[in-house]
Amino acid sequence: MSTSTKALNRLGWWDRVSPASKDPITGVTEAFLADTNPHKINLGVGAYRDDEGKPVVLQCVRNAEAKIAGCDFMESNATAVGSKLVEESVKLAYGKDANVVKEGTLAGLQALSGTGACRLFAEFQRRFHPESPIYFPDPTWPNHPNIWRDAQVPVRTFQYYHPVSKGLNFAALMDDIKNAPDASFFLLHPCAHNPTGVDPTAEQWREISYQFKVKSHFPFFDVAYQGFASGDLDMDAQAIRIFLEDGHLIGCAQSFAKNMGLYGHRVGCLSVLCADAKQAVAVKSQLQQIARAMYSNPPIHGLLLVSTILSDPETKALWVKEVKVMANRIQQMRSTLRESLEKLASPLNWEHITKQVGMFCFSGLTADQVDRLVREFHIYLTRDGRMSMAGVTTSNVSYLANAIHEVTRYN
Ligand code: PLA
Repeated sequence: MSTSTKALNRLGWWDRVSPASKDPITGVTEAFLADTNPHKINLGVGAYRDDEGKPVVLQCVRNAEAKIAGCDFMESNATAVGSKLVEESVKLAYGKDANVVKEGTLAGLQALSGTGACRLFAEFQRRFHPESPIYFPDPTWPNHPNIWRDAQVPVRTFQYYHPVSKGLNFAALMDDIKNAPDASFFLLHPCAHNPTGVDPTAEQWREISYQFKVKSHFPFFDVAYQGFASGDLDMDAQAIRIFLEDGHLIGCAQSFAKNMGLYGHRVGCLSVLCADAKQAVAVKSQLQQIARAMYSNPPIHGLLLVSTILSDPETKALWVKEVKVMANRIQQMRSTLRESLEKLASPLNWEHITKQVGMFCFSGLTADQVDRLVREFHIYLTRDGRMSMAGVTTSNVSYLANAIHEVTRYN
């Protein structure tokens, strides 16, 4: 070994590596788990809990597990199972009777949940449009910029949220769509926007879609909460259907982590609507090549669960009902939390708790107020004030309201 190689070894390969910053969402879970206080509440990660604060395995998932028990597919038949999953997922997003579903113009691939679907698309985008940035709503799920940044795609933002009204800043949003360079990529949350819980109305989606046509922008929908905004899967896909009617080519990342409670199984779907069937074949083959080099195939068990639920009419009907139950419980907790704060004679307006939809309430609490909730009340949430309403229950809601009142009453 030469002297210089020895010197290199002594220096060490990883000496220049410093610790990465903590993820704002998973960091909250870690802190919550480390807290031993019996009153602690986790409003961090957007994972559904029942009214006892327990994680839920849906009955439709249990039924699907029973159906696939002993199946022959534990080896590597992921392609056939994946195709079934894609076939059923795209019906959910684009509509079961949509022409595009029958015409073979959708290039779809099973993906490692919503994150994996986004990552695949980001990689695909860079491969074929290396110069084009992607625009995210401000704010957005904090992992979006990480995903596209790691794929070497330039990231930008467009205005979305209005902090004073705690609603949509529609005029500013439209301005940013108009002012972006023609043919830009935009990531849109079709329902239950994370973190704000603020969605455009159908009429506003129509205007957005129209402006996208004028500007030839590409809409990429991240569908992570279908069913959680309205309790109805079709209603929650209305934005996608509007863009479809208007003749856009569309990209869609779908996740079953929340609406099937399968976070740990990492099941999702990426679909790209193409101009014709030939283009769809080419696009799919590129997506497959990207996935093959990154992780080959996703694990098969979750794919089997989701494709069984979606393709068996009885199990699917049960799922549709269970989605509604989850959405309704969250809605109920929104009302109760708002009423509780109003009963405490809070000096602040809490209307937005019930106006916003989906899993999250963008409370308006400041980072300092969040820090006090953590320190004094053992209530955990991200420092932007986002509360996962799925963590609120009949038994903890008044403790939560009191704590919020305590940290906001003198502001
Ligand atoms: N897109 C959005 C808008 C999300 O909120 C999330 C998850 C994903 C994609 C990724 O979903 P996946 O688990 O299917 O990959 N957001 C969660 C969890 C619920 C997380 O951050 O991992 C959240 O608490 O924001």
